[in-house]
Amino acid sequence: KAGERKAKAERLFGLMDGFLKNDPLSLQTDILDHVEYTVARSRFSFDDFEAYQALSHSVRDRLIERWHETQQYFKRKDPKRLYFLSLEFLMGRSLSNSVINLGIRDHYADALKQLGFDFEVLAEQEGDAALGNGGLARLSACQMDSLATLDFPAWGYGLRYQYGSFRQVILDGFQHEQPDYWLNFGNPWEIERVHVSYPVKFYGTVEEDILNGQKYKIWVPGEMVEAVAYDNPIPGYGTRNTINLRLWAAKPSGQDDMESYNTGDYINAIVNRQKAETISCVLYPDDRSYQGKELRLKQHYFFVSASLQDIIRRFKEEHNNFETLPDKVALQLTDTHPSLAIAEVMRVFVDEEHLSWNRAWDIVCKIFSFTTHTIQPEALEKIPVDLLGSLLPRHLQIIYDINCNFMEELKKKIGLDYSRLSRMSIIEEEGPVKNIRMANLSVICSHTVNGVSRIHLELLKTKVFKDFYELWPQKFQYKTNGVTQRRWIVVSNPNLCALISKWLGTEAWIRNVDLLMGLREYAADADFQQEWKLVRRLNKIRLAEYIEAMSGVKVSIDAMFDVQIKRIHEYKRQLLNLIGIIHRYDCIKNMEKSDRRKVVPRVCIIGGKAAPGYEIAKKIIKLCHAVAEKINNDPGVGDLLKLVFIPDYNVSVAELVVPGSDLSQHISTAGYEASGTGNMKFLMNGCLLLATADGSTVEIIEEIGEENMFIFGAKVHEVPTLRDKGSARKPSLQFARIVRMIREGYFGFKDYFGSLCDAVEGNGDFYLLEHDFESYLEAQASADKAFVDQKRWTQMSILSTAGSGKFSTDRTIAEYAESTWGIEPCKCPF
Ligand code: GPQ
Repeated sequence: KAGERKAKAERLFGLMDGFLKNDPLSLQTDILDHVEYTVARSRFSFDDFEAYQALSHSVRDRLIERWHETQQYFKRKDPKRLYFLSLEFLMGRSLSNSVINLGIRDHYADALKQLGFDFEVLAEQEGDAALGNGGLARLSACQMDSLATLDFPAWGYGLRYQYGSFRQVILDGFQHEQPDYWLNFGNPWEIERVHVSYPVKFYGTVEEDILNGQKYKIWVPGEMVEAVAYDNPIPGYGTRNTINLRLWAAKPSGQDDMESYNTGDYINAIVNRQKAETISCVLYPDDRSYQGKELRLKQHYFFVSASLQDIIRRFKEEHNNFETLPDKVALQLTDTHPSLAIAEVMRVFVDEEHLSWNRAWDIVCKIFSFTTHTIQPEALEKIPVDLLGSLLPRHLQIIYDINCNFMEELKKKIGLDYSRLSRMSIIEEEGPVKNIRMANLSVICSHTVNGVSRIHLELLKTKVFKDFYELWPQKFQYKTNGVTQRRWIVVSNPNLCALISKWLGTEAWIRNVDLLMGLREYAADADFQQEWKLVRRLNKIRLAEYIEAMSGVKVSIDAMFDVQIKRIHEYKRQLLNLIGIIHRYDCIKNMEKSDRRKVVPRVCIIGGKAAPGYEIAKKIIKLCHAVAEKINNDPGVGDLLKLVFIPDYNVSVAELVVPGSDLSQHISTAGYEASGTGNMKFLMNGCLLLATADGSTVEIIEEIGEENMFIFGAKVHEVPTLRDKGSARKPSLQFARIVRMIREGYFGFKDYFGSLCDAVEGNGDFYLLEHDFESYLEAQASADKAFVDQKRWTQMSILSTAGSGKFSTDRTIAEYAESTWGIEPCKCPF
């Protein structure tokens, strides 16, 4: 069997062994050596966590080997490289993903078994790397996996926060935030590069100098910190290519302020020095709201400055003419967060490399591409001019100069249309403080602006960036988001993975996900359906056990598991879900006993974090708990309805929940979810979607057909008119009744929920919960009906997976590579 496995792995991956061998004895020796010399425990006595540590160090060695080969190969070939800049990466756990991508999971599992350990148990020891908040951050992680798998010469750059996304702890139904000091037990997946470090400067003044008769600006900084690199190897699947995610940590600068030491205040001098580390200390927990905080701006510049020094150094090692930079470098801006990079490249070119402004500008316009991840104008990042001027005085000047040139050019094109000029300006003059509009800066300086779904691009063209679209229609593109099937099927749903491969007769779909389409042929096959149902049931059992352990609620496996997990946001409408659940409860209560038999039992599962300062979102979490308390303890309802809140939602929780769900909800008000990627994870796992025609769901409908989903609610183009109508819209009595129950204290906390009720009643109902309520209930009723017919349901489930191929980041990345970045695969030979 071992010989067969080796042959198969070699067919798939080429020669598996490098210098390090992967036969059981070599793996065991490696693990035990790491127990003894890395973890410093006796090889005769170590626990599961220590075994996990040793195991991951053994995997890390293999990653490093391939990482080296890949980097050397890239260096030799010198292809055009992609630099993927993102302030957030939600990597989750690395162990299973790494060994699967390296093609040696089973080898390790066998080796461990002989040592008396179970691979899965050890994998559970790992904590999540949660260096991001939500969809954007997980997208960056999925894209790294696809970049590696498709052999692209890419580098990711990010920040190594010491505290990742906060831990959500629920006390009495209220969310509390606790720090996630995830590095406490070390992180085997990173390699500290003490020798790769760059000084990053802040504050100070701008002065002038003359060189060869030319005037130059010099930035004389007031503070300096050091950025130290931590490299995280990202292995591709079915290839030896292993790319790098380089995260920066802030450390005190080596260049000390001798003055403070000389004055004798040694202790304070050290304490001040240490403050440098706060820059990369903590991830900001709010997605989509920017409060003009100095520390956040410092993080952004710290990240940008270190990454660009690294990128430019690498370029200069091989090239001496910046004109060729656009042939060698593509810089991808993940939302506006890294967009100070634009001003920084200009500064380095003009002030340090002494290029003329025009030459520098020419190059800048050829290297940046920008992807925006939102539609809401209020979510677009703005930086107060005063703040930028004090922290980065030279960058402020440069941004003013860019804007001035742009305004001049624009006037030539559109004349003196002052209102349009002021809308398109990088500087926002209106309002109490002047702001820099980072989105305008990004659009002006990037060669391509991407949306994250087709409908998102439409909204960018007609609303958010209308003026810019009219000026530069060719700049605007879209690449529908995706998720990686390696993480979201192979790692998190191994039984489904095996079943798919068995019926397709190949594992090739793991690299070529379009092959999933082949499952359509068997969607009605009784044997296949039987096996499909069994896999799904096993996943539900696993999820039910988790629910019981987390919330003490025992749930029935036969009930429909109906899930909504994502950040809590008003536009994502968890409240609509809750109002629907209360309505279901109300109906059951008011039913004749004999009718209750007809009710399809449901387990409603909600999970997600609320930004710490987002009051309404926190109230939604509390309401969920208050409603759950009532329903779950009502003996008259029993297994017909349960509601559970899964605390501390993160990547590994999702890996457990997604495969065990029957139905998942993606019910944002149409026009508000730029794309959404949770829907794609559920789709791949054969979970049916109950959704609005928003973001990427519109494209999912096209792929698998509306008849295989439960679609409801106002369409994107209807929303503005409906909102204008306000309280003149037809009221829903059922909706009003439920809101009244909440308001009047049926679930307790009467005063506390008042503002929540105000937010969905009458003219206050900005996100149109009331309007969509009726069609929401209809969609839910259709889901109930479909669930009763298990044959039909299973067929829909299979067709969901079969139609999910388009929503792989492999497709997203291939599109970016071709039409935005202009990069080619560079596959390391073995
Ligand atoms: N998204 Cl602007 C985030 O997760 N955080 C953000 O700060 C912004 C967007 C999401 C967006 O809401 C989803 O619709 C997308 O699917 C996701 O980014 C990835 O593009």
